[in-house]
Amino acid sequence: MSEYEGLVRAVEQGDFTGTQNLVNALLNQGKSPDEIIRGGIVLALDIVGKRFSAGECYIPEMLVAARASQRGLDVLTPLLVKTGFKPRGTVVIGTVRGDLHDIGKNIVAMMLKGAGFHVVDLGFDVGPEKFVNALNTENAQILAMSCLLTTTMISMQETIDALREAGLYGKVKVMIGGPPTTDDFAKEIGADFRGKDAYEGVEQAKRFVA
Ligand code: B12
Repeated sequence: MSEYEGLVRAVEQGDFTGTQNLVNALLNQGKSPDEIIRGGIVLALDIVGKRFSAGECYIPEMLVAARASQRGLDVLTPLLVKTGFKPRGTVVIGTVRGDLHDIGKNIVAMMLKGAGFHVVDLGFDVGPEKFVNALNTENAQILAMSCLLTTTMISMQETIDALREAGLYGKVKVMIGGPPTTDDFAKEIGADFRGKDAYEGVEQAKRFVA
């Protein structure tokens, strides 16, 4: 039996208290926050997604699992986010227009903060104008976009087109992520990088500002 099985089950079942208690218990056993995210939280959401695809559960179940996972991440965030030092660079991040999925984006934002970046998180359902405004106001070096729906991938293209119009394309590095995205798609829309997970995103962000 995996040591993360209890946590996976708690997230799947939308058990908020159980999720927080099990995250704390795993921390006390010496597990690192990213081990807990990968081994428990992400895995649980993956299982829920597969059940949804198979018609074995519905949106309310996905929603409570998402909320439970957020409770677990709330425990881990302060452990990952360092404060009080000069940031490596500024990243503007958001989930693109039409898309409400923000758990993966929140993990990427949290990991970037943990790696010493100043992160401006615009939330979800973010349109091209809002991304462009934030990049200008914050004088950011990196734009990070997330999407989970195949139907909202087009919004990544629209945002990059808006960067071109605003004269930011080529000045700001663009990275994208989320399950429907691929390296070929990134190339096609003119993004600099596509990350399969938060860890790849952070490593690339470090290379961008090196
Ligand atoms: C939770 C969930 C929801 C919740 C979202 C709550 C929230 N606050 O996010 C709710 C219930 C609201 C929801 C709604 C819907 N959902 Co939904 N949802 C999911 C579910 C189960 C989990 C998503 C998730 O959080 N995964 C965990 C995170 C950690 O993973 P992740 O986002 O992939 O992020 C990681 C990487 O991709 C990467 N990454 C992500 N972004 C970025 C960005 C950068 C820059 C980088 C480098 C990396 C990176 O790093 C992350 C961490 O390592 C998925 C199934 C699945 N397995 O993905 C379906 C899923 C995404 N949903 C789906 C659907 C269809 C819907 C709805 C349309 C359902 C409906 N009929 O209404 C609506 C759409 C609402 C909208 N307009 O957005 C489909 C999408 C199909 C598709 N390909 O288009 C999925 C795949 C389910 C399925 N199997 O059919 N959903």
